[in-house]
Amino acid sequence: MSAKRKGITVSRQIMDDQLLHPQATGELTGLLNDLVVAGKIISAEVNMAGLADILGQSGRTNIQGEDVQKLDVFANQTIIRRMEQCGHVCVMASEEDDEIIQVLPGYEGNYAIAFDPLDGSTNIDVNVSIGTIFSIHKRISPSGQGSVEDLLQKGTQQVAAGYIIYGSSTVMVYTTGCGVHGFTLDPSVGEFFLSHPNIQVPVRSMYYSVNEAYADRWFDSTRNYINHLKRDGTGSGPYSLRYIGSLVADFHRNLIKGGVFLYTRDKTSGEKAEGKLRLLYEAAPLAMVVEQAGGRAITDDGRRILDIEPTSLHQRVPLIIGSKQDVDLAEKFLRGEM
Ligand code: AHM
Ligand code: MG
Repeated sequence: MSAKRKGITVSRQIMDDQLLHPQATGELTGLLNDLVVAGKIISAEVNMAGLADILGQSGRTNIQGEDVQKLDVFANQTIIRRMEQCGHVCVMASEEDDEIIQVLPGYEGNYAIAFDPLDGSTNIDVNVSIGTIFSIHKRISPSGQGSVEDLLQKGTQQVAAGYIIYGSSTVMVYTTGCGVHGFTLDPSVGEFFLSHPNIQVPVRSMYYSVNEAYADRWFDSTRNYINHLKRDGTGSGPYSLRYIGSLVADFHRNLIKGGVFLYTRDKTSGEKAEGKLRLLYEAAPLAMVVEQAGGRAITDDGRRILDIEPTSLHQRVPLIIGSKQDVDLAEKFLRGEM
């Protein structure tokens, strides 16, 4: 990769990606570019968080006399507003909304988008990295407003996926199935520049990410795997724990540095019986990114995340994701081979 290429903008890269797909019409390019704009707006708001008192309750007023929204509400509305009138989307699903979201009449396009507008909600108020995760499918309904079926497609059918992380800098990572690229926002010019070309997740790591507070409730396979990593690792010494509690931030660190993230089922019944994370707008898009970067993503019974047929918008799924050899090893524990 030449030094010149390293400075290209995300919009230019998205157009270059389009050229790799001869059948492309430019619609996906337009959609992704609108998503980039949404990311910049949310990033600006996140960066103003302490100053504008935006972290207060919805309905309060900030120092400019404007209505204050919580950041997750703001992020959700920002993405919906961009997508509903961009002309390339036919239907949306958001973590914040129980039902599908329609686009403005007359603006129906050919894609369905599912998103978590601000993942890591418990970290919003405390200046810890949070992010937007997105998953895009081509519609399967014929025309007009899209339907839930356009969203309930397998991860393998995604045409693009990625995230924007609002951290020490704002970084957008995405794939259209031709590798994974990362772009860092230069706030002085308001542009994302290529900073992480052709990301490859290290094949094995020294880090595991899991909420160890739940260890007493884990099934034996999870407990034995984590104990093995703490004791022996994968041949290069004991692993260290890194857990932020924002999936997008834990994932991003593991993508760049190597690592394995787990949110598995546990023995308690109820909500956590399928883990906590959502298939459509958390697990599936990150699974596409990690596979494109050479890693793996499976459930805690060994199914490939991307092969799961969704049955509902907000379904949960147990997730083991990260460096290939780390996930391979987890799989051996799940199968009882270790
Ligand atoms: P959210 O989408 O409401 O933020 O919830 C999902 C988050 C993930 O970002 C993170 O991995 C997980 O919840 C942390 O959960 P826990 O506090 O149980 O470890
Ligand atoms: Mg989330």
